[in-house]
Amino acid sequence: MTRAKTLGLMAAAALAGLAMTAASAASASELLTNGGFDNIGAGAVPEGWGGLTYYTDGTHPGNIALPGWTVESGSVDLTATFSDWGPTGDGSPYSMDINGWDAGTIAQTFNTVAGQTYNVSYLFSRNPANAPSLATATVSAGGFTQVVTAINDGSFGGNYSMLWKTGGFSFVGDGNAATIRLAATIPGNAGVFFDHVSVTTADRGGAVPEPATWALMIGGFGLAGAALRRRRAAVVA
Ligand SMILES: [Ca+2]
Ligand SMILES: [Ca+2]
Repeated sequence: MTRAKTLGLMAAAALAGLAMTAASAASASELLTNGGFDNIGAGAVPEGWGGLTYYTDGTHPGNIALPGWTVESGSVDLTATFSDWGPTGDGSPYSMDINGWDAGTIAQTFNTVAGQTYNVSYLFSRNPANAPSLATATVSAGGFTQVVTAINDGSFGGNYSMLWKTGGFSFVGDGNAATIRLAATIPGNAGVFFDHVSVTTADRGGAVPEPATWALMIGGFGLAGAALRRRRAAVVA
């Protein structure tokens, strides 16, 4: 495949992603709980460093779990706009570093209908404090795994000035419960940040991107330009 054709397909994928975002916003079919990580758990308060860490035993210090999600391995951090890590991806108070004190994995299960298409979308950024370049993680659901890559090339912001990109894919339900899983694939306490993680059902009357199209977005490079332009436009606005 030529580079020009690849870029063309990436642009198509970017447009599909933007259209899907608009459709999702108009839909009430969100299937995830706390996909924006803004529910930190009743009674939880940020720690001295400006965020909260959640562990595999289901606890934050103070025995408070991360609502909606199971921490399957390692630990994850939530950080807030009032901490050194910001802005968040969607303007909401909190976002999540999939590398807490170490590489973390979180998961959430939801029911599917056989033959129904499900759209997975999320915002991601590199932890601008001290994540390595490349910082990598995976998002998987419905038998599909997407590699998320955040490179330290300036497009993710400088120290404590995060820039966000959009990723996503779709899969077809089989009638059984499905699990969405976010996993760090680098060691250490700084990695890929996530926010606004969403699973919605597709509009059957509209065009649904094929998994092969979404695969072109692996790493988020396909949407990098569009997301950056939108972010800059939003800042200007
Ligand atoms: Ca959020
Ligand atoms: Ca961390």
